[in-house]
Amino acid sequence: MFKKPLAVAAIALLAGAAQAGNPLFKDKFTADPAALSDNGRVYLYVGRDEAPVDGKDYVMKEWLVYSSCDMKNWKAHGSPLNALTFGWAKKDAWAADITKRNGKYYFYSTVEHNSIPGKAIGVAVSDSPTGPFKDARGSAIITNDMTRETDISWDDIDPTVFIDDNGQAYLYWGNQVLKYIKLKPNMIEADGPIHTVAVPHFTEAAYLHKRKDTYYLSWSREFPEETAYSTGPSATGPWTYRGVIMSKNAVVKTIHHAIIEHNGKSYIFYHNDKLPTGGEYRRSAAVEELHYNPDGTIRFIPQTAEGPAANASPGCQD
Ligand code: FUB
Repeated sequence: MFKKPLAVAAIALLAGAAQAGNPLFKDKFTADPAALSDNGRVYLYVGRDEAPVDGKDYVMKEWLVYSSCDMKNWKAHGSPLNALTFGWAKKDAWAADITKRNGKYYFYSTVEHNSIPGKAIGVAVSDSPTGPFKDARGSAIITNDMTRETDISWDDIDPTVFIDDNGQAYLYWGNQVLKYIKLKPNMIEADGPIHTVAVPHFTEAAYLHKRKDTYYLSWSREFPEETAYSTGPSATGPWTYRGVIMSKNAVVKTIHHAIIEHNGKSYIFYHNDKLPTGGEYRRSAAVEELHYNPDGTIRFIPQTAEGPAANASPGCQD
């Protein structure tokens, strides 16, 4: 009587599959989600939290990638890159973002620079969304000495990349102060100066996306963090503050999110502290459906244990 379910579970385990609800992955701590909808499949990139239960700081060496055909069943693809993929970095696989251009996948990621004190942003490239990725430039695109607005060494973190309809790409990033550059079409060089952007109570984890004619700039505000957003008529604003869309977590003070469209629905990925022994340095990626009101504003998003309903892509199979 129990043979069939056990066999199915064994096959799922062997295939590296994980069945969601939230948190999405129960066997590892996973933080700072970045996501991409590509050819009917959602790819989810997370930093792996490896701090011990009594850890007092982040231990993050590598990123992991998962994919799903239906937003419910997730397949593990292992680690497509780690902090040392960047030869000029020494540690800390912090938050990242991903985009696709001309058939290549560009992964913008935060790491600790080995010779310029502080965090830096690198860009890695691959022909496949599951990697392997290699350093696309051999140097950081952003280093801590390029920005002078704050004295902290971690103000150049949390990149988010966005390609506008006219092909112009933007890289936003920052902690305490939000900054952006335009990217050249090669996606690995700045095209012009660094700009700063004022949004209310900005902490970190900016995210830029567009729906219909409206641009949405969202970020983690305050500390402990809640997710807030503004809207604007262009990828550089001017920005109108619209409010909080997700409340802060119970224990972990960060909440880093990413927003995508997939199969006609919108989703927000974020992290929380809801795995047993979870907390500040042991976080877990989760996902909810995101709904827009008729006027384009975003409805408040409660965190749930169930996550979104299945949304299977025709023709996508694990
Ligand atoms: O994971 C390390 C840092 O914590 C990220 O860069 C921030 O967004 C916060 O989640």
